[in-house]
Amino acid sequence: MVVTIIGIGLIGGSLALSLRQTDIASRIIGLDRNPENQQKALELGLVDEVTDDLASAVHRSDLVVVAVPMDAMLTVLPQVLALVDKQVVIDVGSTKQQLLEAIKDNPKRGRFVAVHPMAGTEYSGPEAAIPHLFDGKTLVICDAESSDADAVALVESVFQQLPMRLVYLGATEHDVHTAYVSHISHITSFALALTVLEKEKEEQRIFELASGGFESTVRLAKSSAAMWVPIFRQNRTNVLDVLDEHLRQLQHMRDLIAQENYPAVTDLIHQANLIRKILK
Ligand code: TYR
Repeated sequence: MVVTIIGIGLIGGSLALSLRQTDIASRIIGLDRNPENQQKALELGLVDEVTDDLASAVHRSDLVVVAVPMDAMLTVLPQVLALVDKQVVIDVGSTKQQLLEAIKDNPKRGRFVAVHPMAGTEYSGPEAAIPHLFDGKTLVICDAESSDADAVALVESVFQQLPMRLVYLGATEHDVHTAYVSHISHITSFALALTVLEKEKEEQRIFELASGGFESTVRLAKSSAAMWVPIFRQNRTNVLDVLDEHLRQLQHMRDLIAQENYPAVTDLIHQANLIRKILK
């Protein structure tokens, strides 16, 4: 099938690699508002052609993937839907409620399937695209009942072939659970990086003393503001809710250490260790 990818960054570019590698896509058309990204996507062989002509790209495609930051998504998706007749359109964004609310009365709503691949890295841009990024990962499909059955079937078939594991969620639930698991992790990592940069003024010490633990907890602090600020904006209520709990946990840990109540700290760590049962 012919696939158009709008936004050829880490996710759009990696998806292009997977769609080509599995022979799902016979031709990939790329659009990116940044001409440098367009050029790189071509050079890296992520896409067969780049264009600025959205209408022509959509009309020549079977599947259109919108992989732009969530603020741009709110304007780009309606533009794409306005051009659609039979094509299937998906987004691959991190928040869903506001987007689905914005298009709920769109006459082409049925051609759109909201999906969220739970995969990525802390890097962005076409040069960050990696093969097999999605293999074995989860794909959340949101509010599938609002999409045409044939559109959902096409999306299921494409992502099962990658192969990904499909999970179905309502948009509201999706935004609650992604805030609780994914969005909070990024905030913590940003805050950790800021903390270390504030306290440790000797950069060389950070470099020398960073071990795997520090690197793994601070990894997400390398993530892009252009991606994350719109996510925090669109999922603000859920993000504030989980952030309040996180602040409570940090304060509690601080209080116990200040009180030298080490048995209670031990208990807390044992409780935290229960995460081992879920993530091995
Ligand atoms: N970027 C995250 C990481 O490196 C993964 C991620 C996946 C982030 C989906 C957001 C998202 O919506 O682990």
